[in-house]
Amino acid sequence: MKKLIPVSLLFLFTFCQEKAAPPEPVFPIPHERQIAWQELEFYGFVHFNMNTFSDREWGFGDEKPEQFNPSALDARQWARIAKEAGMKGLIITAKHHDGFVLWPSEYTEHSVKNSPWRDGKGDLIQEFVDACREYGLKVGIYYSPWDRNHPDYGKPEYITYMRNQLTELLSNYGEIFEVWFDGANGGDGWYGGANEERKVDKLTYYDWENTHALVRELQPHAMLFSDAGPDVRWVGNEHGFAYETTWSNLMRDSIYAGMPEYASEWATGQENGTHWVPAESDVSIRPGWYYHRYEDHKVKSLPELMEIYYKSIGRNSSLLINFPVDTRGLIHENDEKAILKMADKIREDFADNLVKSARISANTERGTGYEADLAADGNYQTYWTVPDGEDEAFLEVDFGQEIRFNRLLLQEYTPLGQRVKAFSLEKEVNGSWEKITAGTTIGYKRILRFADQTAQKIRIVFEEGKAIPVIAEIGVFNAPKLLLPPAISREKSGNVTLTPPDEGIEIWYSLDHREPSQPYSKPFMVNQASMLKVVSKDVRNGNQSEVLQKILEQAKTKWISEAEQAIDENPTSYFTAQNNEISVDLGEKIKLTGFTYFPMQSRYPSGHITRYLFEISQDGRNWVPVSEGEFSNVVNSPIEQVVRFQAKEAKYIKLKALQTADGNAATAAELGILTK
Ligand code: FUL
Repeated sequence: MKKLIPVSLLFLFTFCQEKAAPPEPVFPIPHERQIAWQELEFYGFVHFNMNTFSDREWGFGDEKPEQFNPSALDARQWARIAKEAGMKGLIITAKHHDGFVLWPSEYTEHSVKNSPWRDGKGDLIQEFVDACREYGLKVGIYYSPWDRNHPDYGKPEYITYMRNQLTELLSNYGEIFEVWFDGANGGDGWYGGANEERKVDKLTYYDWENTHALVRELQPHAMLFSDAGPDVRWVGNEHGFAYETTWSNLMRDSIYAGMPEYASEWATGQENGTHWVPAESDVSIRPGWYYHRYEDHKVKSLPELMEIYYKSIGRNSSLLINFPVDTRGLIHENDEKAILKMADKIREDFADNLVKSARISANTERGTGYEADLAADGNYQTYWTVPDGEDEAFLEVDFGQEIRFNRLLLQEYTPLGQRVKAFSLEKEVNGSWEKITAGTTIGYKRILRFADQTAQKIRIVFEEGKAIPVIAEIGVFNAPKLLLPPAISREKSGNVTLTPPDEGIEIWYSLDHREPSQPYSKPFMVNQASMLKVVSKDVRNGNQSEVLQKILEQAKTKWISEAEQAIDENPTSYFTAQNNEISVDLGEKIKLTGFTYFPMQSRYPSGHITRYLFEISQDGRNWVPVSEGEFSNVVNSPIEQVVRFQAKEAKYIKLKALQTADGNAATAAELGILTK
């Protein structure tokens, strides 16, 4: 008869099994403040101060405190939105390049204390801090070293001023998680009335060593941000994109903040970097960092925001998304909607980690305490690793049945350093392994997106590294498709192209006012005015997007004009009319019921038409006015302007600018007609 071992003995046996020795770290490794910070992943920026009221991105420094006057400021609204969006903290522009400060600093008059807001008794940093604490958010401070207001900027006295202000900010408001030093530095400015250009030596002027030491002394847990770290570095662009290969290791001593070649040479980090200085991707939810009414319709779309998510957090970087708080002192409704949609989609994409119910194994394990399933236990502190010198290592995941998936998430246990240089994902097909996709670096978090796959077994092969892999977590997800309607574009010839929002999406359309019933496979011609309806359908489950409808006017095929850029159906090109007139030969007589004017869409537009006269002609010589009026809000909201009039036949049309917003020559991105 078989002898049974008593359960208690078995327990003792398991318990006494000794954990094998952990792998040696691969240097550099993160400091404990960096380890705490990397778990935040996602936090927000608030750009709000004088520029909000001067409608600028970079104030000159000659603005007056009286200009700062939000009508309905509510920092709790910012904190609520950040919290609902899944952000872990907020960083506020306490002082931007124009020098105006959001707290009643003892060291300057260029402050909220001399503004009409809260009768000069307000302290916006305090209100911000209170709101963040209430919502459980960490508090960060942006402080611009460059100061275009201060008379002493460029002299040693200014460094004392800057340190005095930092001392106020870092002593009086409790714990700060990040101090953000901007790299933009020196140039022309008001400088107390001097109105001149002041260049500084960015390497030496701020005496960073001692400035950083002051921050460390006052806030030992705060992360110090700049191009060069020392704790967290700029990602090198303002799109919010890290790189396919992103190291947290940086050759830190070769870099200083504001260095011109930083973005191209250093921003990706270096495999042999000497210090641990991970990347932070910063991006604004609108084109500008500061609020401008004319960007109300330019808030990033859900696909754009998700692209940012996958290219930042999914590429070993944290993500800092900016809210340009408006002149009321609130996050605009459009921005709120956009960020909450993004938060929903992130939750949806990562709702169900399919490895949780799978069996995980590995070709090799280091010994007790480093088993394969520790890479799928949802605990970042435990990890799978292999014996020293093991150069072929893989993790295998058996889902028990065929599943569908399109995302792979990997996390290295960074307290032991960043290691992996190349890995691939394979699936088992009829007993052999087929490659699905591959990646280079992992770091704290790496997410790969790929077309839908089905498999029962997959494996992640760690092909190359600085040392053996140490994997804290893996994840496999089946992210639902982004079901947005397709994008519609049309050429001057009338050729229409529809673009799906994602892979695996079919497009259906109609041109007869009925629901979309035609599958779309290639561009098609639409010459006559028609109603186009389009819809996206997910082939996997038949789910469909909303139906988008668009009136397509008669094609511009026969149109002739010297203002070609205004009739090319390309919304990004534009025509500048030196004589403030745009005339077009329509090529045939057409019954017109109105016209459209789509203003120039550049970041810094010029020549927006604010008062117009629209004329028609049969011969191109004798003109008859049909409509005159104003485009009243075109500067703040440069969307398509639509003007209707009583039907008239014409072969020629002319749009005259009676006035432009800035007095410059009139511009137009597109001119159109209405015929229905
Ligand atoms: C840049 C600044 O010049 C922008 O105004 C903005 O503050 C951005 C976050 O950093 O360098």
